[in-house]
Amino acid sequence: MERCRFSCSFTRYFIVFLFLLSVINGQDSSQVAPDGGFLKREYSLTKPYSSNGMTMPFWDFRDNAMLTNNYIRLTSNHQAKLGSVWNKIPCYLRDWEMQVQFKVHGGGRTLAADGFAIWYTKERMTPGPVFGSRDEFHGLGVFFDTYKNGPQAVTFPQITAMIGNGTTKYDHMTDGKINSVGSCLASFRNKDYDTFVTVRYVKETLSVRLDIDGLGEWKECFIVPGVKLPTGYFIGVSAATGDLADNHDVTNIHRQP
Ligand SMILES: [Ca+2]
Repeated sequence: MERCRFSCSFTRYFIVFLFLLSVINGQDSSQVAPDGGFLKREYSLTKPYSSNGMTMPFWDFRDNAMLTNNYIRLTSNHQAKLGSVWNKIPCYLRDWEMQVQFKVHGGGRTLAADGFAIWYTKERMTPGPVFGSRDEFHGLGVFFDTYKNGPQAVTFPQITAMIGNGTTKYDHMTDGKINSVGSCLASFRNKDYDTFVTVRYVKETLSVRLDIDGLGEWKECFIVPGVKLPTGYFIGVSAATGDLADNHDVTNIHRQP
């Protein structure tokens, strides 16, 4: 009798265990982190973006951003728009590389605005004045600036990176020059093909490389050592237009250790 009570209750617990296991397995498996680490795809944004046109497993989007079958349009070619797409999962990898495929295009041959930004920040999903996202951020912003606000004698677009400490402001009047840790000029607007940029952070060295000629050849924008970035931040891409405008489209984001 004693033995039966034990075996019966054991059987009951085992059945409950199996039931709970089936409930866990019944969840959307794409949202469950694998044993032993993260999948690269959790940080990647690839087609098809969404099964229902409204939500994505690992990404959120907001404001004027919209999903299409072939790209995510952060802003359309209209005045005073902003939009962003943000990964949902904080990244605890110490070294990483992020490749973003994008297209910036519009009716203005040389006049357009404002540009877009690639983020690795503590904050996410907060709209604001820095290429559609908040100012005074913690972390990294890489800005693809299509409108020259400052007086420098160069031809835009310009790419600039900044490390924010939560209080430093992005300075639009100098196009981010005051707090820039690296920059280059890159003519990425109105190309017939998509453009690629790689943001790499390995052993505290930040580098940005571009393939804007569609030849599969990477050209260095800048490389800067001694950059301190914590783990546990989020990746995102945001864009904004002002009095002038552009379509800011993101096609793919690949991220890997
Ligand atoms: Ca600017």
